[in-house]
Amino acid sequence: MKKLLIIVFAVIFILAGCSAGKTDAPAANEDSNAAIEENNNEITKGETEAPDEPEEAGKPEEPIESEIEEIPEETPEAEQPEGDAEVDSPEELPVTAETTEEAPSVDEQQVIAENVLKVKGLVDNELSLSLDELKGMSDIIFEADFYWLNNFGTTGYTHFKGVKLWNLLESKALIKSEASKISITAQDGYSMEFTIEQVKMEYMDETNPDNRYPMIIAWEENGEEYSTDEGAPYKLAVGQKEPGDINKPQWVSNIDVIIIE
Ligand SMILES: Nc1nc2c(c(=O)[nH]1)N[C@H]1C(S)=C(S)[C@@H](COP(=O)(O)O)O[C@H]1N2
Ligand SMILES: [Mo]
Repeated sequence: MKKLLIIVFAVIFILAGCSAGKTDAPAANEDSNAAIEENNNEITKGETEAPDEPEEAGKPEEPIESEIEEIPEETPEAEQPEGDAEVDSPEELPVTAETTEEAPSVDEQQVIAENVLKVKGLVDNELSLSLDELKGMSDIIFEADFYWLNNFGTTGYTHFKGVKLWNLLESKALIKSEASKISITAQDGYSMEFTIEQVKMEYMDETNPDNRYPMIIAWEENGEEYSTDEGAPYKLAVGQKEPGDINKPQWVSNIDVIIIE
């Protein structure tokens, strides 16, 4: 054993002496340094990987590529609903986390702002109503099939559910006695004007002569509530003043504001 060690040391000594004399010695040293660094890297990776292995083992079918890179950053972000397997660099994860935390709150604010129905102008009580508040006005809800006729002569029926507009103005907005007309304006700028008499009156349906219909602000059409993705979920529904009345152009969709003058 001792002999072997002596021989080994002797060989190392000789080799070291030889290479010191050669011109390519620095290159050889760089190579071995590189080899050592590689080894160190593997050790570091191994150490990082090891403590996370148990956590990873509990997860079903995680992509292999996420094994090393993702886990060290995922642990402090454990509250995040879903680790993003597409994220390659651990440095990107905190950015992703901040973005997903903040984005919904901005979206939420926008959705809330879009869904408010405003009533302004000559009223004692200006309104800014959420969809839920409107739905809660059970005393003024009206629901029926409204007959429609449009400019091209096509006809049909649409079932609407909503609140009676005159009752909304009279008992909720407390419309002033001097008010003479209203304008109903949509988010796209489309607008219709009506006199107060036109808002108060009852409308007809030329195919069902006995029926009478109030003007309503509907949030539900043919049994389905409007999707808030498509704008404010309110539509004006109006029947016919007399047979042949082209009423469909008056059906203002995505109502933003009702102004009383
Ligand atoms: N916000 C808004 N509402 C609107 C319009 C519009 O351009 N913007 N067009 C009106 C016209 S002219 C008609 S005929 C009907 C068409 O309704 P439809 O898209 O359900 O067929 O919507 C009415 N309401
Ligand atoms: Mo139209």
